[in-house]
Amino acid sequence: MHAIDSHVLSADEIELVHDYWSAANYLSVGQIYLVDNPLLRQTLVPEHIKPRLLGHWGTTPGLNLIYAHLNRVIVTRDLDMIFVTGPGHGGPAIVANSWLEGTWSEVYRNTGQDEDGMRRLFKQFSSPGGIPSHVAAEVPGSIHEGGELGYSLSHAFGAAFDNPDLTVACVIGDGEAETGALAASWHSNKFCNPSRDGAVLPILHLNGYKIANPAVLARIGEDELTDLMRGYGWDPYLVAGDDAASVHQQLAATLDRVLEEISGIQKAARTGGVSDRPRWPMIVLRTPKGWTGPESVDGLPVEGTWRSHQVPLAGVRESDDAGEQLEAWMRSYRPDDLFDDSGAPVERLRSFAPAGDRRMSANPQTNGGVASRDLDLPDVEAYGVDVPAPGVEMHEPTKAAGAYLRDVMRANAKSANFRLFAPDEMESNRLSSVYEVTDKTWAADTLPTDEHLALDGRVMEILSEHTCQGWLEGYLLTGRHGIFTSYEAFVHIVDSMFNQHAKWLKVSQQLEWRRSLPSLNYLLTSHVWRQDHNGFSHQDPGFIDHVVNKKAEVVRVYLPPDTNTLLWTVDHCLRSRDHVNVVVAGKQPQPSWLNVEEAGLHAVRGLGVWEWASNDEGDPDVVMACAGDVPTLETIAAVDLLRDLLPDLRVRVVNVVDLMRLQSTNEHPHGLSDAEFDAIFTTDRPVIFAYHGYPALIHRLTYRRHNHANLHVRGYKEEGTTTTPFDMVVQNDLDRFHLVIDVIDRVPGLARRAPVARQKMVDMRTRHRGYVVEHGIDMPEVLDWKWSR
Ligand SMILES: Cc1ncc(C[n+]2csc(CCOP(=O)(O)OP(=O)(O)O)c2C)c(N)n1
Ligand SMILES: [Mg+2]
Repeated sequence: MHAIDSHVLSADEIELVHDYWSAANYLSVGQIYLVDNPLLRQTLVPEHIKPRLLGHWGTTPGLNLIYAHLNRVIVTRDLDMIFVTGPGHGGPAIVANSWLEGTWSEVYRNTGQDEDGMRRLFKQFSSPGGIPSHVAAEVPGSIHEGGELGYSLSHAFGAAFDNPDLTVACVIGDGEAETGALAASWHSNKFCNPSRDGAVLPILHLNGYKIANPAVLARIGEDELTDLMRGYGWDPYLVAGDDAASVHQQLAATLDRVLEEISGIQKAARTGGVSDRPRWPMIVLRTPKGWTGPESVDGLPVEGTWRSHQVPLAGVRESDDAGEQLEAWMRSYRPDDLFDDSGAPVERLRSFAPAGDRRMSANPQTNGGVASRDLDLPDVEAYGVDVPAPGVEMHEPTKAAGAYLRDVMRANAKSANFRLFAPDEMESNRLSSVYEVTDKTWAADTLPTDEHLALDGRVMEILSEHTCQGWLEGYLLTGRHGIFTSYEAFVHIVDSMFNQHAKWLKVSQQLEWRRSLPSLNYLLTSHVWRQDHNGFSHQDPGFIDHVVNKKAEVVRVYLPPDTNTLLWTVDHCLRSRDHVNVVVAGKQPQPSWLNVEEAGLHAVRGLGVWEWASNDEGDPDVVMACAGDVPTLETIAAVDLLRDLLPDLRVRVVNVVDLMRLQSTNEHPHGLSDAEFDAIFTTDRPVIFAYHGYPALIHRLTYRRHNHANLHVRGYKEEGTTTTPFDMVVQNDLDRFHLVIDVIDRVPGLARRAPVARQKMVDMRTRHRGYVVEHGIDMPEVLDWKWSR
């Protein structure tokens, strides 16, 4: 590992950066401990101390140290830089820096840069009615809360893509670096284009410990760590020590060097064109956890150990000794030299910080991006497939969506604000038309046999769902647009990342100063019902269940039944802001029910009666509802059977695209009013609902509806294997024959009148089983069935 020991700072400069660091440390400790007496102008007494001591000290001095040194280089080099805090539990550090820079007081006007403001700043931290302990959405300059560890580096790269002038400093905790998500994201350097993208500077913070354990990377020896980082393609620089003056000198010199390296890589790429993949620099910062805090407490070492992780001194209100130790600790930063009479940072500290938009806490990239623009979207109608009559023509929905996305890509190429993200599945999800206009980003080696790989591609494929999601989130949080396409079953890998992003959106919607963000869009295809090559492991529609746990203001779930409806749905999602949109759609050839105009109306309605399939004349005996492409096919085929077998039965067909329409208006902004719901689903007729996913969700969404007792849902019930498409629905009782049986069993009096029809359906299911086992394909009457009314 390189170690730079040149002396770039004068003694005065060391003192200045040290004082800035001390001021941030002082403000951090104050947030953890104090409700009053913020400048220690009186002797500390128990009433000045918080009744509950909450927060994380251990990581904080390291974050403050890095932040102070970055401020220096931002000013000397006029850098456009943002800060991503991997150990986001170090909230006090970033809040302190935002206050020092004046941004906090600009955003929260009652918290000025004065003594009273400082008191408020301290009191609100980790307190009811105040702010959270982490670098949450409330913190200006943050795009990364860092509550759930592992996503800092992928977020940092997402922010840097298509931002050629931006440098993202990304602090990675040595504990965080043990997570799978973070481990995969080191590879982001194989997807970064030095001409077109900004730079990411990873700073691995080797403070040695997590909450209660040593960190692996701090205990493998420098050689092994160097090999690891070089193996990931990085060029590591070491800054290490516990002597402040020496660390300041090393860190300053190292930052100067790595930023020189970065601008050298970029200049070379931007003038001469890129040749070899660059080895980007990174920093390994080895300093004590809880540095400058209490060395020991009650005879046990604290500074430089895991014991400094949270609140190193407990019982400060109760014990005089602890109270004195806290006061001595805080006074060790010399607050009287750092803050003036009014309580503001002294002039030399204020002028040390960057100004205006250059402040990392005020960089517009971190608040919806610089002039985030809407996408230029082509006219959906031009991509619609021809549907002369319902159910006659077959189309591949995602293929049509691919053509549309190709032209979205083309139309926005100049603004460079749209990318597609996938874990190696663009091709298999039939979205490959986009390769007519762009390639897959790839900075690693290529072979003549490769296809569509290029350094300037706009499709991001890496087999790490975590990295795809993290990149996309970083891209969205800085105001750009994208879609993540994944197999339905495996998108569960990012359940937790989705959680965190949805929480972020919920909070940022409530902060009037946070700008809106383009939505996070999932296109889930290769879904549960059509895993022809695969099997049980690939069959899981539960992501939807997971998503609807989140705030109604944030989540949307769409199940377009056919190709034209999918096109409108994708168009809608790309226009939307501040949401998470989940779209589930098939890629296999399947019947198209609606022409492009009808599909547009259906998509806007989100749910509707399909008159062409119904014969209820306003008074149904049964409502056949469906959501999802395969359930829609089975429902329409069941209706066809019913109309042959029981011509007097009045059937109403309802198709649901927007699942949230099922909820009440007071639970979801898309919810149908009770009056509308009753009009469509009736208050007293059986509703047979064929649903794409786990049936319980439909009950959950409708349990307050008047007709809920009559609602009977079929869906996926964890039956499946590698088998035919129709066998999948039979195994889960979602097939047309079973739906007919359900109708006969549920419509009052019908069972008695229709025993022969019911028996026929049972026999068809028996025949089906024998047939698929013998022939390996579905029966001709299923395969060749078409709606022909
Ligand atoms: C994914 C995840 N698992 C567990 C935790 C609980 N947790 C919070 S902090 C922490 C230790 C982090 O250690 P490190 O990344 O080294 O940070 P630092 O030492 O700088 O505090 C853990 C395990 C978490 N926040 N996220
Ligand atoms: Mg650590």
